[in-house]
Amino acid sequence: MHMRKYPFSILLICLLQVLTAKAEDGYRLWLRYDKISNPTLLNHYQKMMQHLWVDGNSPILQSAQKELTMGLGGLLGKPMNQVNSIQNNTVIVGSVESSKFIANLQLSEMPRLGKEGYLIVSLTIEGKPCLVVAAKTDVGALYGSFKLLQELQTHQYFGKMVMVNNPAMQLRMLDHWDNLNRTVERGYAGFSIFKWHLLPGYIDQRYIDYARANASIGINGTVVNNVNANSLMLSKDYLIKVAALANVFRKYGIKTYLSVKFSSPIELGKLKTADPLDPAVIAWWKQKADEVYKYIPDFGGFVVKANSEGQPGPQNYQRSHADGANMLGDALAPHGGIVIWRAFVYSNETPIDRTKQAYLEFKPFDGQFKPNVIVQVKNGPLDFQPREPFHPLFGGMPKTPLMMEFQLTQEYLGHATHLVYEAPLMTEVLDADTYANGAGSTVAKVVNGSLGKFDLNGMAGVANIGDDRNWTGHPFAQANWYAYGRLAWNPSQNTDRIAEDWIKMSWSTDSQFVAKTKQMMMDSRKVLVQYMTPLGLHHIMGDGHHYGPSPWSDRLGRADWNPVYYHRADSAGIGFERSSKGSNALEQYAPEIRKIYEDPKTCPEQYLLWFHHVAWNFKMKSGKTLWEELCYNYYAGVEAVRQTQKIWAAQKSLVDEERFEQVRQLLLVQEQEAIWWRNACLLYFGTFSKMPLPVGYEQPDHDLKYYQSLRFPFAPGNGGSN
Ligand code: BDP
Repeated sequence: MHMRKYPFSILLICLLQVLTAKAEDGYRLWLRYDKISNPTLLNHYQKMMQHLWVDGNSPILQSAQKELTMGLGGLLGKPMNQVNSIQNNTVIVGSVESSKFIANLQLSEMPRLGKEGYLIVSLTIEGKPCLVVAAKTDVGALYGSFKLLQELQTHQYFGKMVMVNNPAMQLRMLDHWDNLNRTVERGYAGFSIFKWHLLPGYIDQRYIDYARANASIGINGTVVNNVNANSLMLSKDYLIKVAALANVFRKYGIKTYLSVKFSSPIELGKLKTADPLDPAVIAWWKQKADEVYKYIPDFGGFVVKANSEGQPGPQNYQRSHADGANMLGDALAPHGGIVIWRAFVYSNETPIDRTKQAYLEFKPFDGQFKPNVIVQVKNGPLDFQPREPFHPLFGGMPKTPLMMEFQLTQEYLGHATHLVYEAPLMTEVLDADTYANGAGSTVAKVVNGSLGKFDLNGMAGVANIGDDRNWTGHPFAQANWYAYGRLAWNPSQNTDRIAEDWIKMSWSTDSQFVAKTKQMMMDSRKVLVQYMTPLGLHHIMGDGHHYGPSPWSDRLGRADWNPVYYHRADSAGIGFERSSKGSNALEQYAPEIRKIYEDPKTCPEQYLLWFHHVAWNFKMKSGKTLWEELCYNYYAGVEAVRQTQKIWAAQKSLVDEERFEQVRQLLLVQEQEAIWWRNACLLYFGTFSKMPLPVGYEQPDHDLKYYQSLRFPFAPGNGGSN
């Protein structure tokens, strides 16, 4: 009976539609390429881009061709007509390196392009209007292709176009803290995407999509294993696996790097020592480098964490960081490889102030590193806290190329549960003035090499991705991967604009949705700081797993692993005195900074308790006492999360159900965890201030003992054995 009402063919079509409807599970990231919804714009682009001609056949140009075919086809709602000569309304893509046609155009903007830059220009050639994506190299043409797609995805209307774009930095790296057993140190989005046991035979589609996503934002290097490295990574078996990955990444302009363990000559080479000045050790590394390049001819280089948190290093043999880094530099130099030597070190003896350690250890070696060594410095002097002042090594080592290291994975920022857009954290540091060479010597100018005139320069981001279907756990955490790439390409880009592009590409171009979502994102990091570590507090999280608040912790082996070491709350006040009255960490900064930060009255309040031990009744700029201001911040942070929930709830009809629901639920957890941070911290600090919560504030629903009794033995991200 029903069959008569609904013919079989219609039922079949409906069924097929249900089966083929693309679930918005987040897998496609910001490369969704759905048909442009605005009819005028669609029509305009359809006319302008009727044919596609990618002139050249290199693997990288093939990637560009595939991406444009898929991307333009999807966005314009019709398959692209592939041609190999000029027609009316053709998108022409190519490079001087591999296209005679492009070279012969003698484009006047070409001299302004660097190696990886690109040009997008509307031209009329032989009387035929066309859009040319040109570059000196194939990889430039690939970047230009992604940029063209971005213009369409974000609904930019352009008639005539001339765009010249060059990356500001040479190394734009994504660093994985992935172990060989596929756990991810500080990873909150599942297991590692790298399936070592199936390599080299099985190439997961995810590797290709990973490379596409990276190339689309200009990332040109990946470190595939944890800085707490396993020496097995340098064994022949694993090098063959790494080579298989490198073969995929190369097609997208991405070089592969490895974290190496300094004691590998002992563990793999069966030598008695890893002393960097020992001839056998030198020979072992040289031979190892030769072997690596045999498998991966364009290998990027080694990343090294040495003499830090139990990792071996040159200091085990009374040698310096420079001795260790230079020895590896010499091994890689004949092949054009580099050494990225991390400055995240702190000595084995508990220091007066851990934030001073890296500077004290590295500054004496300024100018003593080989030309193919770059020192990688975390954004702040402690350890990826929700807010830190910039690391004093930036500006402090003028004769050494320094790289920035940001942490995209949210180890200290609510794991993958809290909605935090990290771009404002990044630009806060990049825009900070080091005064190293007078006013305007920003951190960005240190890391892009312009201040020290270094060709070797760049940024690294510790990846926040895993094998969760949507890559990053929280749907909004994708924005941190995206924004990081955009900022590594151009650190002076507006974070608001980056958020807007990401929202349009990843969610929707609806103007109300974009505006409201952007508002949620732009405030989110400030809000997190308010309910976790306001006014310069730091390192008061749970032991080991770093989940949740634990300001009372005082039992770890080293004093400087314990929260009490950092907040120093007592009956007189709270905060770490780092002025000349205390550890004098401030002396590591330029006089212009010292002058302002030395006095708690002029020190920016966001760093007040980072640099000063301040009395509970200290008068803040708002007129409140310190205690009141602390309470105010913790409460305001929780309220802001509730506000975010409301904004999100109002977006329901503008967004797909699957991701709407994910974010809605995560915001509920975030609210609970923000309340937990607020209550635990204020109850605990109140035992020192002896002051009550200001009237009118909602009261904690548990006492301090309850919060102190909470245990999370299986909180994620702790890694396990590698
Ligand atoms: C710390 C992490 C630790 C990393 C270390 C590093 O807790 O897991 O190994 O940074 O950067 O923040 O080496």
